[in-house]
Amino acid sequence: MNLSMERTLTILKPDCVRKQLIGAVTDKIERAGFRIVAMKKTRLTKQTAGAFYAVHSERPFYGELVDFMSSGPCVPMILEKENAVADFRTLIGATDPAQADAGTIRQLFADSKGENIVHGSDSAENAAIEGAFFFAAEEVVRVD
Ligand code: 3AN
Repeated sequence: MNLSMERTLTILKPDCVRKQLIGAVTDKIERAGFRIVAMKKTRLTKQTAGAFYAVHSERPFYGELVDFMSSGPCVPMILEKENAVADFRTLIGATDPAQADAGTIRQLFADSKGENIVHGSDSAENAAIEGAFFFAAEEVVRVD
């Protein structure tokens, strides 16, 4: 892997799947220059959603977040690009879609702070931890 390449973990959340926006959101991601190196459709349980978001366990919205993230299938992906973590957060926009810049994925498709279509890692370190949460090493495959 090129030294300046970076990886981030995204989840197309249950609202994205329910609204049949997997294709539209994935198209935005690929057109922005991200390569999909791992991808699957899965469903979190309350227990696995709770573990994934354990850092937020003291936040008032934790229960709501766990209920929502386990409410239906989701599509986690590992994405690769130079500056992937920061560039992906720019592409998705602010947590609250009402505050998200025009043209961002959340501004275009999301309904609320809770149901905001996509997750994006907040650091390269967390991207590695979150990637390992969803994918075995042999499921992570680069395209050259
Ligand atoms: P981001 O996903 O933009 O990094 P965080 O890390 O502040 O945002 O929050 C983690 C997740 O918790 C968000 N993706 C969102 O789904 C949920 N969340 C954040 N704030 C709220 C809130 N006020 N009410 C409900 N859910 C929230």
